Amino acid sequence: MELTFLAIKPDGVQRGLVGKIIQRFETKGFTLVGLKFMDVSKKLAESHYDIHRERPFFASLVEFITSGPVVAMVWKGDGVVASARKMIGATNPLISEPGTIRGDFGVSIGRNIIHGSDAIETAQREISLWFKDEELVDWQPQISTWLY
Ligand code: FUP
Repeated sequence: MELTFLAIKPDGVQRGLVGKIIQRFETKGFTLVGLKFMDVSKKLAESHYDIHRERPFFASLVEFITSGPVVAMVWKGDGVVASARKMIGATNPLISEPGTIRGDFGVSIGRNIIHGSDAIETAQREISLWFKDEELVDWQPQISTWLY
């Protein structure tokens, strides 16, 4: 089944939004298969944001994501990559729809609370960057038969 990588950024952690955010994905019906609370090294931050290396905001992006602990997660489910992106909302929280995580909890593009992989291939790259294979749990909650 499809997997995606999500990370609650330092602002989401500092503002005490971890539980609320995880709850949204749980109640939607997605399955948590990887979870760690961690500090992000500069090396990991630069690899994660490699695609933005030439952008003017790259340095501040790396500085921000390394500024405090983050919650790194892998979630599983049919269509989870696109659905999680919808649940997260547009990059700029002032434009994100109400009902999305960024639309409900944020106001600043530089403090937009959560990251979510933008495509299946990106998810595969990000999962292998942030997690070792043995850190992912291969399980299916019993409730699945009522979801699918
Ligand atoms: P998203 O996929 O919505 O997380 O956004 P992007 O991958 O386009 O951007 C990654 C991060 O760069 C965003 F979370 C916030 C930051 N960013 C800026 O600070 N300024 C910009 O103009 C665009 C992105």
